[in-house]
Amino acid sequence: MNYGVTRGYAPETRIGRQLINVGLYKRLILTGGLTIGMAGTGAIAQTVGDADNGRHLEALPNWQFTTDAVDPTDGAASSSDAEWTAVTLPHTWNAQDGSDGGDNYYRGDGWYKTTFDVTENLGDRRVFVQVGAANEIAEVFVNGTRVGTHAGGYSAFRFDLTDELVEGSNDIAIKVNNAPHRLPPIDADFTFFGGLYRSVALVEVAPVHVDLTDFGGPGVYLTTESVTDDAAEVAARVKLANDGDDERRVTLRVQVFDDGDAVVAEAENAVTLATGAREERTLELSISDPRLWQGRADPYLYRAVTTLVDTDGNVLDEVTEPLGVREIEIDPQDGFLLNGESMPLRGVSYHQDVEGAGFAATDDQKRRDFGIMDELGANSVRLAHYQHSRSVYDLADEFGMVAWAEVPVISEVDLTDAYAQNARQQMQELIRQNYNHPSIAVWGIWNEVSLQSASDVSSLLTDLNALAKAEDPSRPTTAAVLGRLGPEEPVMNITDTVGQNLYFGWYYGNPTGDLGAWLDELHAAAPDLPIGVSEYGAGAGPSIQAETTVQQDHTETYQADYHEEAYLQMKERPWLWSTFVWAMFDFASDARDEGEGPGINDKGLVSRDREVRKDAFYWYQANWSEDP
Ligand code: GCB
Repeated sequence: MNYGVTRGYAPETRIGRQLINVGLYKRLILTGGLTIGMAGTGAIAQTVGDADNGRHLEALPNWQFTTDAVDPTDGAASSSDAEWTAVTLPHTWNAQDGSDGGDNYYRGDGWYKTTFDVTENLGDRRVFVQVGAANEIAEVFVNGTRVGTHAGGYSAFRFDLTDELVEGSNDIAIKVNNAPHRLPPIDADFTFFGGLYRSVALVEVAPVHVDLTDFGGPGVYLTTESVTDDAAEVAARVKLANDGDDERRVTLRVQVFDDGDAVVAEAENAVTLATGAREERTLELSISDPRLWQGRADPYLYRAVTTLVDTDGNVLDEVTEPLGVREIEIDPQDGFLLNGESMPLRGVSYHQDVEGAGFAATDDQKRRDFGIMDELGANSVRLAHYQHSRSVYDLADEFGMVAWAEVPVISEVDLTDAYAQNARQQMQELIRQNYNHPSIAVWGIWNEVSLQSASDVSSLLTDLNALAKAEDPSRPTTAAVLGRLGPEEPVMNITDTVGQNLYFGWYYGNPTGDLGAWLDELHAAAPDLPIGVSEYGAGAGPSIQAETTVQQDHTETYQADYHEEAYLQMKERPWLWSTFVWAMFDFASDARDEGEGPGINDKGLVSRDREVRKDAFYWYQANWSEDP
């Protein structure tokens, strides 16, 4: 294809057929309507939050949305009869109708469309669309042609659009459907907000680049192999792609920067890539006198910058990833250890839901939420029940919160090949997209999978666990197992560690004593199994205050008493590798109708609008925070 160059780059800056400027590795040549300024080099400064890998991305603006029927082959459906409304991303179509209770919110198709211009000859560069998340099934069309389908409402994905692009205006249309409920199933206890609820961006790369097709991952995977006081040895595995039509020779370089921008380690390698090549190279780096990532005490981050440089010294691609040097151990007797020191995990669980926006929470709102967890004194977060945005794992790194990251394999799994295949894909997306976050301590394989057809379920979960171990041998796996299952159950013996969701004093049992007694029984029967509490909690309407000891009354008083009782029992058992309050914030669960109103799970320590810190919040703050 030979597009006219419509923007004036000085000819002397061209390198062969590539229009990449010296000292400027990547020119954005795409504009999204009129709102993105493209003057000079400033235009490339814009980055977007979700899975941006440090690359310069152009967020696509000017979206329109409809739930009407649309013919996707009709360009971006611009001439169809559908009624379109202007929307901004992140967006969900049921933030408003999603919390009126009764499980009745809209589940079906939603269409998004926008246009962008190709203003310059692409040469042999590639252009990808990167979608932060689309719940749950997405089909992407460019100029009326389908370029890809993605199943999985919580992970990021990319499609290569290059072959469909034309000079001038291009249409992109994305159909999103939140009806199927494969992963997670419909009985999961939260509202499935449909839509493009994270960012959508274009990313353009030179023909030789760090691979963008690796399950949405950054293509650079950093593993700390050993740590002593003197040095940390880090392996950087880099996936390379050559989509050019001839062999290319490049220098692959990885540099580690400290927080003062000094280079503290670097390594490089000359690589020759045949046309069409997909190759992996590993560089070894050594950081002297490493400063460790120490959780809340000192969440110190290096950053690893991977560059590909051509024989003339031009940077062709650059990927920046966080690097935290730390060692994690989980022991059945000593619990959780960070860098060799015992660190009992005081955890909370986080859904990506906010009032008024559902899943379409902004990065600022997520930062505010981490600020509230910090204020509470939590040192750990279970990122339930699915893949969160990159910005959330970045916040966990930055705030020093040890994280449990998981996939939406929940309750009733369906024992079809399609389910198993999608569960595997989602596991690979979770791990590759988030491999480099030092905060992530464990990969969660499932939550409360019920024991229907027990042996088939076990073989599915065993397979997923093996996949996670193969993807990342450096981290232990875990699972949130249904509460009160004995150690003889097969599902208690699949992952490296387990947690149980235990609701003594809420759904069953007694708030005093039962929890500790159960934990002791489990520990005595399985002394070699690291056991944690993946959930415990009680509901409370944010303004229901009454002296009561009655379970399920949804008073703040009962909730605070429950937490005091439960937490003190767990605290006396330091062999527990984790404890996670369910949940940090009230969240939308449309099928519920209890406590203060319909559509809300009110087990949060803070109300859904973040306005009310409940009594239990203050109890934890007094017990957890360094500055109560
Ligand atoms: C659980 C589930 C979680 C629910 C919670 C509850 O065990 O894992 O998704 O929201 O219980 O509130 O019942």
